[in-house]
Amino acid sequence: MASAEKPLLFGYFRSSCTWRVRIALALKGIEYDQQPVNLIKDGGQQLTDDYKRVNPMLQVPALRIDGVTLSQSLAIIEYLEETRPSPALLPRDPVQRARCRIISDHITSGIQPLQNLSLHTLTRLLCGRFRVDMTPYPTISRINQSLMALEAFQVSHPSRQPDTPPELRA
Ligand SMILES: N[C@@H](CCC(=O)N[C@@H](CS)C(=O)NCC(=O)O)C(=O)O
Repeated sequence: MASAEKPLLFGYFRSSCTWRVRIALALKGIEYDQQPVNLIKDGGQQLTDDYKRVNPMLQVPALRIDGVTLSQSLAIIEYLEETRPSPALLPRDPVQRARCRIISDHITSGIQPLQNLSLHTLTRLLCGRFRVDMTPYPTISRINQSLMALEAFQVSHPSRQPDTPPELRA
């Protein structure tokens, strides 16, 4: 199923939706190229006619792979899982799979829209990021710490992407 051509990821270094696709690609050991789409510069490069031809929803990420261009981070990750099943991202047990999907849907359908609201109304105005005190959320902090110990998460991190500005590089 996998084609010889390297996949091309359209994304933005600090877009969390793009980051999760980068993580899936890294976990599966899939080599890919990146086409940065700066969501802030020039009023948002995702709004250009050129990008509209890539993803008519005018959002990142989009992944060109196997001769098709896919959007929606979870749909992309599921496509990778179905076409490149090893190593598996989803657990084998149906209940565990359901739990994984519950958390994923919660993030993409519940949290993401709020994040986008802050992108539109605040980030574009202030060009900054907000530091959230995570001490009241020890479970999330622990999960984050465990995941960040994995190489796939480190190489996919926003501070290490081709379009990461020098001042934000780690
Ligand atoms: N449900 C979509 C959400 C995509 C999304 O919200 N992308 C954001 C970046 S994380 C974006 O492109 N925002 C720019 C805009 O909406 O103008 C997914 O999971 O891929």
